[in-house]
Amino acid sequence: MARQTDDPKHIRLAGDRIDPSDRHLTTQQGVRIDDTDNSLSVGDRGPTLLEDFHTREKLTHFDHERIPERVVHARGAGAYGTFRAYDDRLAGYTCARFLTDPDVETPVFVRFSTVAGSRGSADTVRDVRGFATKFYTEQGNYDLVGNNFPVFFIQDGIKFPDLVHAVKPEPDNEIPQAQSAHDTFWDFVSLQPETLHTVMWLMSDRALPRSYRMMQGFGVHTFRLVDAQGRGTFVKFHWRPKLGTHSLIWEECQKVAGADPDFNRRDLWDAIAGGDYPEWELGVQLVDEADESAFDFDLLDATKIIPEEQVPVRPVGRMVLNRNPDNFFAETEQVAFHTANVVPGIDFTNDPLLQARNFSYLDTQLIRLGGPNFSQLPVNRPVADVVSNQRDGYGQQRIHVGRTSYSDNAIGGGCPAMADEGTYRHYAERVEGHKIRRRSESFADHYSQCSLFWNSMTEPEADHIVAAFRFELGKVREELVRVRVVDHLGRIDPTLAERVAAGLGLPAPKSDGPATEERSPALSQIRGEACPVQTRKVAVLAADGVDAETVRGVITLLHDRGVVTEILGPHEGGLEATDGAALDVDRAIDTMASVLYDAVLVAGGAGSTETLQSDGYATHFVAEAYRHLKPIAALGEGTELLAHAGLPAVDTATVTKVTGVVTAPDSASVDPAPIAEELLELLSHHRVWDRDASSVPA
Ligand code: HDE
Repeated sequence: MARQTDDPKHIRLAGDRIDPSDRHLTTQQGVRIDDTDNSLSVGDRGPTLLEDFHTREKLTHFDHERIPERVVHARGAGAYGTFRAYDDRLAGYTCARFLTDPDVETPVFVRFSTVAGSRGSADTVRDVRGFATKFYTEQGNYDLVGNNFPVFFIQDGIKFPDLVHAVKPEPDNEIPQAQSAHDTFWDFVSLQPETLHTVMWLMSDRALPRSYRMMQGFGVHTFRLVDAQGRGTFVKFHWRPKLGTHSLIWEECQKVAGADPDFNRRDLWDAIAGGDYPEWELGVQLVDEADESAFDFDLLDATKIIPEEQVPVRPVGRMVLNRNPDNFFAETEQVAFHTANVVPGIDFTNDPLLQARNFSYLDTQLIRLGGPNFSQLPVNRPVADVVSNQRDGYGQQRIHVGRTSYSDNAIGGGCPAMADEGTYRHYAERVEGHKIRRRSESFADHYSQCSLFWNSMTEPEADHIVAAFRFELGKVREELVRVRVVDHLGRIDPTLAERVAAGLGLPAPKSDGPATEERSPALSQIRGEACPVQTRKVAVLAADGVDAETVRGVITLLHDRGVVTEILGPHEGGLEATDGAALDVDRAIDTMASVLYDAVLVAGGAGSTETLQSDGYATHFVAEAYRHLKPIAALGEGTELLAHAGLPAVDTATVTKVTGVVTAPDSASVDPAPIAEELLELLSHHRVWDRDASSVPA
């Protein structure tokens, strides 16, 4: 990874930053000001004067400081970083240098987002997440504007306004905020079966990412790579997070939305600020043009995946996010992505969703950023040379010299000249046909891949999907809409339909069996693999009278593996420890909640345990963590807190792997090493999937 000072984007931004340190306050005209608290008035109690340019400038700027939020993806968080290809393995497919030359390090800016909510909505809603990457390549900016699902709700962009109007708050009372659980969304779904595959993903854990850093990304559409000879290859882009793909549980999401509405945004910021730079591997699925019709779905249909078992994902490079923006508005809010920002070697296909996007993104920036010069905003400016004949417009930042702003010209020596190499060449696709308004027959199967997704889930994942359908449809008041959705589920899989129908008190719909028996194991998030534990957050519960030495021993071992711990006590400041050593509290327990952590460690010490037991908040804390299938460890007398919380199947004598509770009740002989090892092992699987916690009331 480049040192930050080597990154060409970082270097170019330097001149745009304003640092107020050791500087004086001025007006926008640079005039120094000695009072910004009192307006200019006639006498002590008289009227304010119109000539008070400072007050007027200050208020006028304030009055104009809002811009329209994005019509979708309004809430987001962004970061800078770099991308580098592993080697030249794509050289035979594309002339895009940033994808083929391992010596080239390309600066990037990534913005993650939710889709439906307003700019101030909570992070942990059930929603698709945007994953948009701007590569500042030497050949110009390339934007890969993807999502964390590999499929989309609709097949043709003309339906996008309908989809978005249906999912957004209802127009009469603007309720509900950032939710799909309402009548109009499900009305739309029930009438548009093409939405169902993405709806399956939306009802799955994929819609509830634990962290932006633990989320896959997908370009969704089939794009085209083009080599120097103009030969095309179909491509699907995939981002794979180094930390694995992990999710929250729906109940947690709802609580986190209150406890920390900035949960995902804060997580990204804190990780980068703390030097834990998130990483993703870029992968591609390549399909030869000759195989365009080799699938039982259409490659141009964005509601379909190419199963990885059919076309493997080839890793091609690595992206690291290593720098937080300096200013949210200037950078994260003003970044403008556009699917048509492509560089030589990458081209489009005739996917009708992509074609519409290529119109929409430029158009939206014109209203959002107030005119045609938004590409000159610091975050949007390419590192490649920009020389064009486009002039004027609101907010023009550049001073174009010379008399000519047209091509061809003789007066300006013909400049800027047309290059004859390194230029963008559109793929010379042969097309012919009649003008028609009709969906291709090859887009007609809306059920098979829903069934493929359902078949590929593990038991807890499938349970979550059923629960999500029940929750969402439970919020739908129109009975007819519920019935229609359940009927569609019957065409996907009879068991899914029966289980959802039972929750809604509806009869199971007629079904001809599952739409397919096939599975794609790559679709499951729970594949039994151990994932890195770095940056996982463990809450350590302790109070005065804590056995500090043992708990510190475990904490040190967790830190050695990059785990983050926070000591939560009844009060902030130092805790009295039995061994005389102090233990500093990071946060008062009642300012935090178990849903903000990945695991819980209860410290030992008789006094500490007694205090924690008398605190309903602490007891609830461990019970809730247990309910949400989180690893729990308790040292010495701390084990009694678990029993006090009424946790089932907690064996206070030994480590019990099945329930994911690690205990060492004998305080005299607690060895931190095995406790830490067990906890780390449990953390590496994210949750204790085989724990039955449904009866725990938290
Ligand atoms: Fe977008 N989308 N979209 N979209 N989209 C926008 O552009 C649109 C679609 C995606 O962090 C808007 O600058 C249409 C698919 C992301 O700034 C807007 C259609 C995918 C972001 C727009 C789609 C996406 C957007 C709103 C159907 C995944 C956030 C503000 C034809 C592959 C980018 C803006 C950021 C944002 C239009 C469908 C992803 C209005 C018309 C499919 C990640 O232009």
